[in-house]
Amino acid sequence: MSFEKTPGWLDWYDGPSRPAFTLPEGAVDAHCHVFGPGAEYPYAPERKYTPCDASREQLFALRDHLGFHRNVIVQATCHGADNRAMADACRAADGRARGVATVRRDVSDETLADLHDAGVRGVRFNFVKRLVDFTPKDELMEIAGRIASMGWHVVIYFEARDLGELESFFTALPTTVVVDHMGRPDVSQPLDGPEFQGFIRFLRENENIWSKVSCPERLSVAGPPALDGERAPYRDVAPFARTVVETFPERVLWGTDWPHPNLKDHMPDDGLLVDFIPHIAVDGELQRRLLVDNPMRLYWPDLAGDT
Ligand code: 0GY
Repeated sequence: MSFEKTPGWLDWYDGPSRPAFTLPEGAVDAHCHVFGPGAEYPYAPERKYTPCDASREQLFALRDHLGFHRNVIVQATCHGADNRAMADACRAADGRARGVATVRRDVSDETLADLHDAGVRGVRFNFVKRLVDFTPKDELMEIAGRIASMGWHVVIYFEARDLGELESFFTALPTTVVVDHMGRPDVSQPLDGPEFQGFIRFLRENENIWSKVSCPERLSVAGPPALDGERAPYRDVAPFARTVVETFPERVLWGTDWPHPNLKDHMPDDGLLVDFIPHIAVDGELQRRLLVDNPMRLYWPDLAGDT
């Protein structure tokens, strides 16, 4: 089967620079995807976009190039609830990848057990309307109850303006809950303004809620250019991410978001994205927690402590 990319689609950047920042040993890229390849793993009929292919081999090559040791591969919405591309990628990684799946209410216990075997440890509930059709909350809560008993967690993706309406559902979830991309703050608003402070309060009041401090390229208004010849990209996002890292150092994760779906204006150099890390986790201790200790505790608890 062959697929036509969505018009205007930006392909991932082939030839990323080597980061100046050296990742700590055992670092985990805790948010990335695979797309297809569509000829082998067809994109879902209900998808809202058709991407370029981004295979597991290409993901593993990027992992090695950047200096990561492990990946957490999150099911992309273009594959709907067909988790084969993601699960096969986890299986092919020799224990160095975990997965986050999308499942529907009718998923069988046997399928969940197979996904667990492949390395899946979470499900993603997506509330971003441009990416998915609406799923009733009672269906999501039922799924959460089932996966909680397997020791999995829930990843949530939503836009900052929707947090108020969704918060009571999120706080009722019976698992660890991981927020994608800091709940997508509007970084043109002040750091101490009501929107971002509402997000900080949400984390402070709920100790089971974690945040990915990822996707500066998606959140930035200023964009990527390294100023003054420095490799210090996405400066307008850094204070937001740094605040989350320093306030909740034991509940943050970081990921590249490769292959960066749905970017409209530029495709990031993943090497430069890695160089964003020391601007948000400013010392070795914070970097180790963000990149090693926290993801290992959540995804490889058996190995945590001896990476
Ligand atoms: C991300 C962000 C996006 C897309 C998806 O699964 C997806 O399609 O997650 C987006 O378009 O904001 O985390 O990759």
